Amino acid sequence: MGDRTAFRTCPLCEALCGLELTLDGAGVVKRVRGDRNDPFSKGFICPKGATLGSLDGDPDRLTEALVLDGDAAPAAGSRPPAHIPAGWDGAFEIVRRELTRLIAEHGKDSVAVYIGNPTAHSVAGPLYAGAIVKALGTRNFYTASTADQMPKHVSCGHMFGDPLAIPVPDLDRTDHLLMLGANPLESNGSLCSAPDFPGRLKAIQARGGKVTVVDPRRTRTAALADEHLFIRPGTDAYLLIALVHTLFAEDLATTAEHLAGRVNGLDDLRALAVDFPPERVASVTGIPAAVIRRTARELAAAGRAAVYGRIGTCTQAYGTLNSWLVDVLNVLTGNLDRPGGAMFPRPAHAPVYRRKRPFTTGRWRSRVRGLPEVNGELPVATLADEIETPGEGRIRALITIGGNPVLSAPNGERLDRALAGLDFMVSVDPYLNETTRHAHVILPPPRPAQTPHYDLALLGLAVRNYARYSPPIVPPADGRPSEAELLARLAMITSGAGSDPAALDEMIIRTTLEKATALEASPVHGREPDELRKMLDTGTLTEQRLDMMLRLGPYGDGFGADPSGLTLTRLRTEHAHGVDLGALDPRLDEVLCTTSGRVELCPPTFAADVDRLHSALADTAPTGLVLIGRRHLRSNNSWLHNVPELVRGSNTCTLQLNPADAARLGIAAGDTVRVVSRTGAVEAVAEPTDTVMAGVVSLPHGWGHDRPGTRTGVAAKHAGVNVNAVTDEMRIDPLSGNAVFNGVPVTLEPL
Ligand SMILES: Nc1nc2c(c(=O)[nH]1)N[C@H]1C(S)=C(S)[C@@H](COP(=O)(O)OP(=O)(O)OC[C@H]3O[C@@H](n4cnc5c(=O)[nH]c(N)nc54)[C@H](O)[C@@H]3O)O[C@H]1N2
Ligand SMILES: Nc1nc2c(c(=O)[nH]1)N[C@H]1C(S)=C(S)[C@@H](COP(=O)(O)OP(=O)(O)OC[C@H]3O[C@@H](n4cnc5c(=O)[nH]c(N)nc54)[C@H](O)[C@@H]3O)O[C@H]1N2
Ligand code: SF4
Ligand SMILES: [Mo]
Repeated sequence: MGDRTAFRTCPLCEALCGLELTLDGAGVVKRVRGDRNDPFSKGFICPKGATLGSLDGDPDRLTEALVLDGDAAPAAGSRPPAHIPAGWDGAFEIVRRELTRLIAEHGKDSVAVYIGNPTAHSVAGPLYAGAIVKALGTRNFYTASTADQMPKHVSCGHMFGDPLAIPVPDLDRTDHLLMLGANPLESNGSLCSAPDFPGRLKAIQARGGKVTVVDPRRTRTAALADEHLFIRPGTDAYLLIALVHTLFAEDLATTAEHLAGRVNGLDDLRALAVDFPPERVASVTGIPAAVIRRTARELAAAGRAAVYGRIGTCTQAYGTLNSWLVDVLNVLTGNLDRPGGAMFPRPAHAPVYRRKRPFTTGRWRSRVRGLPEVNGELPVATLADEIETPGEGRIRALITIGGNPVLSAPNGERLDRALAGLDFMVSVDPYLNETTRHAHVILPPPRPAQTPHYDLALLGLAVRNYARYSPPIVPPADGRPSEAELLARLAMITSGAGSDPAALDEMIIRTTLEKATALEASPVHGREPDELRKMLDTGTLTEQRLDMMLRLGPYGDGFGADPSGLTLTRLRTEHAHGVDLGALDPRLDEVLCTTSGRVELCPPTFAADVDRLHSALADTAPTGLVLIGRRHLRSNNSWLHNVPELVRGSNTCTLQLNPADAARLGIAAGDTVRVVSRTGAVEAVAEPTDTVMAGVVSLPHGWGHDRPGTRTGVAAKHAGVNVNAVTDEMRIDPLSGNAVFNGVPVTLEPL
C-alpha cells in the first residue's frame, strides 16, 4: 500500500492548528505539515506539530495496561519499581478491588483525583473526567488548573457570574494590545486560542496598532513588541491598579454606551484605586510613574484596545487580583464585549443556556490547611498535605489522568515522596514517567493518530468562532480501549454501576435530551427524547455525544429545526478542514449571570484582598533574588522531552540570570550553580543574559527526568532539573488557591 494523506487538529497546544499528515501503508506518520485549507490556522505549524509523527510513533509510548509487580509501592529513590504488562480486564479488576476496599474502609474522600493539562486537549477528558469525580463523590479533586489559570476563573466567576466566561483579546481587530505575563511566540498562546499568534501580533503592527509587553524578561514576544516594560516579578497588581487609578484621576475612564447601566461598583473601585497613584508603585514594580501614566493614556486613547494577562500574572501571590484588574481595565476603557476589545467567543458545542447557580467558592475546605474549594477543586499545592497527614479523611488512593504533578506541582519533590506512600494509585497516561512510576496500575490511551479530536475545552477561548472535528486517522488496534472507553470504564467502576462503559454515555445522552426538550429556550422544546436519540450520528458513543452537543448548540440544526445547521456528520464530511463561524460578536447578555444581572466591577472579596496590596506596599523595597519560569518553543510542560527532535537547540534547562548579578556573585557562563529556596535546592548551568532583569533568575519547568523506574529513554538523556523542587507549596494566591511559581525567593551558590 502506498502513502496517504490525512487531516486533523494538532492536540498539543491551545493554538488548534490544522495539520496535514502523510502516513505510510502501515499507518506510520511520515510527515506533518500545516493544513493550508484550515480556515483558522491557514497552514501555520510550529516545531511541535511538525514532529507529531515522532511523538505518535514514540517506542516508549505504552501500548498495554501495566501493573506494579508485587505489593510494595516504590519508595522514592530506592529500588526501581517494576511495571509489568497485564490484560485490560485484569488491570481494571485490580482498580475495582482496591478502590472498593479503600472506600469501604476509609470513606469516599480517601480517593483523590488529579487531572492534568492534556485532559483539556482531549475529547475524552471533558466528556468523562467529571463523571469519575461525581461517581466517586470525593471532595479531594485536584487539577493542573490550580497551577495555571484558576485565578481567571475566580475573577470571571465574580465579575460575570460564570467562571468559564473568559473574555479573549480580539486580536484580529484590535489596535492596541497590552499583554502581561504571556509569551505567545514560545507558548503559541493560552486562554486565547489563535493559530499563528505571532502573525496576528505582526498584523496589529502592520495596521498601525501598538503591542506592549510587560514581562521580567525580554522574551521573543517582548522583542517583537513596540514597547517592553520590565516588571519585578509578582508586582503586576500594583501596575494594574495604578493604571486604574490614572484612568480615574485623569477622567479617562469611560462608560462606553454599550456598557451603560450594565456595570456595578464603579464608585467602590474608584475609592480603592485612590491609594495607588503611579508614584507609589513605581519603585515596587520597577516601572517609572511617567511610563505608567503614559500607558494608561495610550490605552484610553486607542480606538480599539485589549488588555490580556496570562500565566505570568496568574501564578503569583496576587493572581486573582491581576486577573480581575485586567478585565477592569477592559471595562473602564469601554473595550469589554466590543469588536477589537475583549470578547466572549461562542463555541459551537455549548448551548446558550445560562448558568443558574451564582458563583461562589469555599463550599468546603481542605482538611489540613483549611483552603477553600474553588470550582469544585482543592489546590494542588495542598495535595501532599492531604496524603501525608494522618487522621480521618486522609487520601489513601489517587487517580491521575494525563498529569505529571511530580514535575508540575509546587514542591513536586515532596509530592514525589507522598505518592510513594499511597495505598493505591492508578494513572491514565501514555508514559511511565516521574509521576506514573508510583502507580500500581497504568492505563495508557492509544496514540494521537488513533484518537478522535474536538476541542471542547478550548474552542470557547478562540479568537474566531470556529469548529473542527478530527476522526481517528488510523483505526484503533484490536481490543485496545480508546481513552473515552478507559475513562468511562473508570467512572462505571467507581460508581459501582457495573463495567459497561456504554451505559454511562447512554445515561448522559438521555438526561441531556430530557433536559433540552423540557427547556423553553431550547430548539428542541417539546419534542420526544427518544425521537432525538434515534437521529444521532451513527459513529462511536463519543461521536454521538458530540453530535448531540453540536445540534443543540448555537449553530446547530436543532435536530432538524434548522436543516442548514451544524451536525457532526456535516462537520466531518463538508468541513473536513474545519469551519469558520465568523468573527466574535458582542454577547455579554448571553454570558452575564451575576445575581445583580450586571458586570460586578468591584466584588467585595477582591476589594478586601486589596488590603494585602496595601500592607505589602508599606514593606521595605525588595532585596535578594527571585525565581521565575520560562517556556521554550520546543517543549510542552513535562512531556515532550522524549521526542528527539525537540530536545535540541535552545530547549535547555539552564539558569538564566542578569550579567550584573552574575558578576556580583562571581558566576560565569557555563558554571554550575546551586539554587536554594525554603523547600529545596537544584543545580543548573548558569546562562547570564541581559534579557532577564537584574534581581531575577529563570529556570524552565517540566524537567528532572533522571528517576529510577521511568521509561522515557530520550528524556532521561536530557534530564535537566525539576524547578518545582524549589517552588513553595505554602505560597498560594489565597482567593483561588493557585500555586505561586513566579517571584520565589532564592539564593545562588556557585559550585
Ligand atoms: N512551547 C510551549 N508551549 C506551551 C507550553 C509549554 O510548556 N511549551 N505550555 C502550555 C501551557 S500549559 C500554558 S498554560 C501556556 C502558557 O502560555 P503563556 O502564558 O504565554 O506562557 P509563558 O511562555 O510561560 O509566558 C509567561 C511569561 O510570564 C513572564 N513572567 C514571569 N513572572 C512574571 C510576573 O511576575 N509578571 C509578569 N508580567 N510576567 C511574568 C515570564 O517571563 C514569561 O515570559 O503555554 C502553553 N504552550
Ligand atoms: N514552576 C512551574 N511549574 C508549572 C508551570 C510553570 O509555569 N512553572 N506551569 C503550570 C501549568 S500552566 C500547567 S498546565 C501544569 C501542567 O501540569 P500537568 O498536567 O500535571 O503536567 P504535564 O507535564 O502537562 O503532564 C502531562 C501528562 O499527561 C500525559 N499525557 C500526554 N498525552 C496524553 C493523553 O492524550 N491522554 C492522557 N491521559 N495523558 C496524556 C503525559 O504523559 C504526562 O504524564 O504545570 C504547571 N507547573
Ligand atoms: S502551535 Fe500548537 S497547535 Fe499549532 S502546531 Fe504547534 S503545538 Fe500544534
Ligand atoms: Mo497550563
